[in-house]
Order: sequence, then structure tokens, then C-alpha cells
Amino acid sequence: MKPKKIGISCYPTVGGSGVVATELGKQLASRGHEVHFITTEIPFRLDDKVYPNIFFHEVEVNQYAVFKHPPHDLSAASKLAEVIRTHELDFLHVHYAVPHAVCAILAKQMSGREIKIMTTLHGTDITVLGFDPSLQPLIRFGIEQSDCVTAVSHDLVRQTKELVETTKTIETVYNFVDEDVYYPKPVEGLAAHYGISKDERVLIHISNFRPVKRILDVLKSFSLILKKTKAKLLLIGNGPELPIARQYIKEHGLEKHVLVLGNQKHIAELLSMSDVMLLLSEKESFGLVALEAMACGVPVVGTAIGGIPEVIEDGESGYLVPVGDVEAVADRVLRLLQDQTMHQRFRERGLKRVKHEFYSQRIVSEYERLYEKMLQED
Ligand code: GMT
Repeated sequence: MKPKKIGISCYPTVGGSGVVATELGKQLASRGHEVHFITTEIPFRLDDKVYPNIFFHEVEVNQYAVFKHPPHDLSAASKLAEVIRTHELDFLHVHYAVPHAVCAILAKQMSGREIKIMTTLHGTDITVLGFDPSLQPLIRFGIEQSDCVTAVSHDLVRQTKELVETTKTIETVYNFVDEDVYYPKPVEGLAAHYGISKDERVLIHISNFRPVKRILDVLKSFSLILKKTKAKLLLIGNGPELPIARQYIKEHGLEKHVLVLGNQKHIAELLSMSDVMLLLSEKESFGLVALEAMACGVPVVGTAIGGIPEVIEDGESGYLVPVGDVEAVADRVLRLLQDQTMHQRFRERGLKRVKHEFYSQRIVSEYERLYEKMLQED
């Protein structure tokens, strides 16, 4: 594809959609495109080095006392329109139907240019907001007025069509990870620094601790596992349910067994010292953390919902269990921990799967193919 000028809009802070949008922007820049991020903050994965053909345009949200709520979406639309005009962008790729697709549509009208808009759906905009009847028409508008719409799993395509009642074509493009960052790292001695002894197994959970992540299921499963084997649980991330988790840990005397580490930058190292990841969400359009775990050689026990079964193959690279079935979680984890040969087989199968199904170059090429198609259509 010939180099283009691409505007990207996303939520830039910690979170799967921001990670995917930023990694895609980096990959597109490395293929010669000029990438313009139009966001409220510099995306957190962009702060590691200088990227000569990546530009950042800050959406500044005014806080006037007369406005009860700061008008983020209008500020974002204005900034998008300004960048479309001044940098003569070829197209926009926005992440989330609401607000970013809607902001992009407004920006297109303001700019007076016939710019194309691609929207990628990540789940939260559909499976959480889509249940709010007052927002459904707006989500549908964002989707139907976009020139091309993608979603990160087949399940999200299905759910979007059902919840938002749209017949718009939605293409599935899976997420990917940066293979130069996510791979099994040599972490000799790291566990000891965390006070984990050689005979203890390590479980890990990474999330934003929102209710959909079902953090208590993680802790309940871990309590059952602890009855059968010596183990530590690493909790990575931050969010509204972390205090509830802390309370559970205290009430059940798990302080010595659960390490609450908050947000961490070097996730690949923490994954590389782990034996099994737990992802027990009740909603998950894809589960990027599961892919990150697999890329680091860590089998995942996840719930059989949303897009998770498209990432984890049950009994091959991980296990799938029903939501809330903590006994099944404990059973599958113990199977993996007690059979080293099986654990190794799952690990290798996962690594292979990441390389074939979710290979970054393949996914980025798929986006480029869709960009070309969109630009050629009237
Ligand atoms: O999981 C979250 O709460 C964060 C959310 C986001 O918007 O960043 O993640 C969504 O997008 C990720 C990237 O595509 C997916 O891997 C997550 O599964 C998805 N989260 C949900 O569907 C709940």
C-alpha cells in the first residue's frame, strides 16, 4: 500500500483498545505511513522512544464552570477537523463507535473534506453501552455512517448486529501483540525478588478490575487451588473492584499468598515468571491479555464467553470454563500445574497459535487491505 496520512483516535490510557490502536499506529508508521494520533493524552505505549513519522495532537477538554460535564466529544471533533484540514489526512481510523466514530463523522462535516472513516469496535462500546436503549441509536449511527467497520472477534460482530440492530457489513480483524515485546523472557531470579519460593507455582490475573472481570471468582478459585498446592497469585492492574479484592484477601487470610502489584509496565516479564493466567470475565470481546499470556508461553484458563473461545482453544492452548464455575477453574489449573508434560504441550501450542493466527504483520496487512478497499469505494 502506498504511504498514506492516517488519523487515529482512541482512548489512550491503559486498556486493550488503546494498546491495539497504538501498536497498530506504530506498525503502520514502520511501513512508511504518516500517523497522527488525536487523543486526550499521549498513548502510553508511545512514550518509549522517538517515532519520526508519528505525530500527536492533544484534544484539550475545557472545564468551564457553567458546563456540568466537560464537552470532550465536541473538543475531540474540533481537533479531528483541524488535523484533517491542516495535515490533509487521507482517512481516519477511530476506535469505539461511541464516542470516536460519532466525533469523526462530525469532524468530517466540519472539515468540508470527503475523508473516509474506518471504525473498529472493541466491545465495551457495544456490549456495555449497547444495552442502554438511549445510546443504541447513536451507536448505530456511528457504525452506519462509517465507511468501513471492523470488530475484534466474530462474536463481537454477532453481538453488535443483534444489540444495535444493524445490517452494516462488519469485518472481523483479530488483535495482535508486538512479538518483540511479548515472548518468553529469561526471568531467572525474578520470582525470588517477589518472595516466591521455588516450590510455589505462580498464577496471574491482569485487568482493569471492573465488575465484568469478576475478580472475586479469581480469588475464590485461587483459594481452592491453594488447598491442593503451594502457589502465589499476582494481581496486576487497578480499578473499581480492587478494594473489594483487598477486603476478600484480608477476610480469607490470603495476604501472604496474593501479591497486589497495581499497574505495571513490564508485563511480559511478569507473565514469563507465571505458570497459568486466569481470565474469568463475564464479558470480553477478545481478551488481549490472554493473547499476551500465550505469547509469553503461559496457558490461560478463561471463561467460555464473548471472543475468548476464538483466542483460547479448549484443551489445547488453555481451558474454557463456564462463568462463575470456580470449581472448574481450580480443576483445570490443577491439571496444568500437576502435569508438567501437559503444561509444556499447552505452552508450545499457544506460542504456535500466536505466531500463526495472531501474527502482527498479518493483522496489519489485513487492516491495510481494508484501508485500500475503503479508499477505492465511492
Ligand atoms: O476490557 C476492558 O475493560 C478494556 C476494553 C477497552 O476498550 O480497552 O477492552 C476491550 O477491548 C480489548 C481490545 O480489543 C479487548 O481485548 C477486550 O476484550 C475488550 N473488553 C471487553 O470486551 C470487556
